Amino acid sequence: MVFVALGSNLGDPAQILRAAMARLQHFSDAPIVKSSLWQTAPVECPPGSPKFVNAVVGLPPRKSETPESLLKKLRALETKFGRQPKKILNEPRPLDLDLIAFGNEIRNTPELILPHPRAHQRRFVLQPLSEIAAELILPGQTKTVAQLLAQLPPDETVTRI
Ligand code: PH2
Ligand code: MG
Ligand code: MG
Repeated sequence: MVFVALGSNLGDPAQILRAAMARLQHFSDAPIVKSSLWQTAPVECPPGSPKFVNAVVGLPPRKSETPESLLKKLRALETKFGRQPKKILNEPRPLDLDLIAFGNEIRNTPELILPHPRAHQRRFVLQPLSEIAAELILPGQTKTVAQLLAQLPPDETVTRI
């Protein structure tokens, strides 16, 4: 299974995420699995950044799909939803699509790190991921998603919407 994290904090984030999930279905021949939408406080973003809406989908990849081929499609989808080239680190964006894991694939290139290097410590990823894959152990981790979530320090606030 492939897991993609969605985030938005510009425009109408909930509507953008619902529309983006519908587009992600086109990247699979089997039904994708969707988490709820979560409103989350910005983490490591410029001061005054709007709140995010975050979600995660589980997507059964096509046989010919690779992490690299899927990443290209995710980048194109971000652009389609109005994402501009980055000027400031973690500036507000209408759509961010992060490849969290692609089965057990490992990557360490300038373009792609798999699994996502910070996913296991971010509540805005782990909370929605736990709704659809609580027992998943991400490559390189020893704990399940549910266990990682339970041991996070009580910092980032997330609310289901
Ligand atoms: N994404 C980031 C940085 N900070 N904070 C929240 N709450 N949600 C995000 O999706 C997010 C973030 C980098 O992409
Ligand atoms: Mg991101
Ligand atoms: Mg990203």
